[in-house]
Amino acid sequence: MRWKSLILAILAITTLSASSCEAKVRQYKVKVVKEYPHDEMSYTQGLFFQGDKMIETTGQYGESTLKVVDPATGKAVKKFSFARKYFCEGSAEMDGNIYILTWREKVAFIYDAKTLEYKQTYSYPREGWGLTTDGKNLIASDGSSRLYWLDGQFRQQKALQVKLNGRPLTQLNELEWIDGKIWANVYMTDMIVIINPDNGNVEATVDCTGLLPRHLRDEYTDVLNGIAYNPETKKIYLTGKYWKRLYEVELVEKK
Ligand SMILES: [Ca+2]
Repeated sequence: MRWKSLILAILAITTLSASSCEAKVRQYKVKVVKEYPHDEMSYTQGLFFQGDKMIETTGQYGESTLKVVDPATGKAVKKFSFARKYFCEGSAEMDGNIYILTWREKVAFIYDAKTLEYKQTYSYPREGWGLTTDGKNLIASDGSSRLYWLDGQFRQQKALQVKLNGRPLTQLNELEWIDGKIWANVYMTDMIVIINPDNGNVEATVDCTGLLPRHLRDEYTDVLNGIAYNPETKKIYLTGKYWKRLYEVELVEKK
């Protein structure tokens, strides 16, 4: 009987330590590897790589654009402006298409990824915030704690609630699929979270405080928003809304 109690106690301790290990969220900060110019007129909403160029979508009524950007210069090689009634949001490329969300217009657009020609408009049931892809589906945020997996016609395949230390984490914004995880900007903060796409748990936080130094900020400078990963070089780039710089960064464990 005593042995049974002892075994049960050992099992309980083992289970407890295993679950506390799972709950441990790693904490990183960023180290700037290189900096590049970024168009300070860009209210960045979507950012991802297409070969050696970046695709950027920008928001605001009257300022919404789809751009092909040379990351070395920050200049647009191609640029399309949207009608004043559209506030563009996140964007992602999948199956030869570029998908673009709008904030509150309840529509989403599809453009040809090669020619950048307009293809189609779909109705969209919720606010559009961030967008990325795992290669099979689009993954969208809407400012809540939820992420939505959508097929190429915006039909919902799956939804997950994102949790940090067991609590729902809202204001998820720009997204990027990096090595099997979802990176998300948390709106109005300097924090990026790294999310497990299978269970929605935040596995790591990335503190980007001070990334854009004070001398590069002015009255128009807005929040951190924009994560792009180049799968060929395995480099990660960050920027923000109306930021004058784009940064190539590396993660450093916080002490
Ligand atoms: Ca992105």
